[in-house]
Amino acid sequence: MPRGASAGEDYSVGDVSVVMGTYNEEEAIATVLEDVDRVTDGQAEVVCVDGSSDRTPEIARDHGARVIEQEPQGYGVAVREAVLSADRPVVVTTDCDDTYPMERIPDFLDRINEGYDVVSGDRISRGAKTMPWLNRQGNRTFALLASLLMGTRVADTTTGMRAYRQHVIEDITWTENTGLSAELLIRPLMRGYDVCEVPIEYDERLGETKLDPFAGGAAIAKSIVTVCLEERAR
Ligand SMILES: Nc1nc2c(ncn2[C@@H]2O[C@H](COP(=O)(O)OP(=O)(O)OP(=O)(O)O)[C@@H](O)[C@H]2O)c(=O)[nH]1
Ligand SMILES: [Mg+2]
Repeated sequence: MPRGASAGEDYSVGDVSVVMGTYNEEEAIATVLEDVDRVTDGQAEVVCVDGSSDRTPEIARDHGARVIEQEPQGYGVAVREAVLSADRPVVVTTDCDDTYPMERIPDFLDRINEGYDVVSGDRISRGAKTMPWLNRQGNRTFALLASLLMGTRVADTTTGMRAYRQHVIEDITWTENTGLSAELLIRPLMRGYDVCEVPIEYDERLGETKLDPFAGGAAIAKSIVTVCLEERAR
């Protein structure tokens, strides 16, 4: 049981906002949004912060999502806007590439209802066999680096699928771009929020990646070091 667990909280799928950055994801977006709709009975709010030049935003609107247009400026700029735009008390993030298991949203919600502030989908513990080898090694290394700097072992710092209590998003100032996913885990953990990881499956991506593994990897490593040192100095 998490330390801060408050009795009587019972959020349902209608209390969830599912948010994502979308950048030329027309191959995947219909599948992702249909999965969200099916799993939440059409009751979740869906927010897409979109920088696409393809049909992604039209498809999103046709599926009932709220689309916020934004010039493409990178993953974290989009996802920060997305999490801050959510209107519901539980905020679930995902990528819009059909890699993350939307059918696990109810499990994430259960952990929030148990009292956790952040529930993080851990792709690594189940092997992430569909992840390209270089990405898998990189993600393992990022998790090890963050664990050493935080003094707490985490398995996956760079996952895109998490659930957050909305007040956690609002309590903290977010500064990172490519490294935002790591920041969204590290700052709450180091401030004593109740955080848990749940192992998830991870699928092959539909459509083209938006991440350059070398420049992106260097940016993530820099974010992890910066954020951990800032949190230690607080
Ligand atoms: N609006 C917006 N969305 C973005 C931008 N960059 C990435 N995204 C979205 O953010 C999510 C994560 O990007 P991905 O390309 O999946 O990055 P990744 O998961 O590290 O790489 P893969 O392993 O290839 O999936 C996707 O839904 C992208 O469409 C951007 O500059 N603007
Ligand atoms: Mg992805």
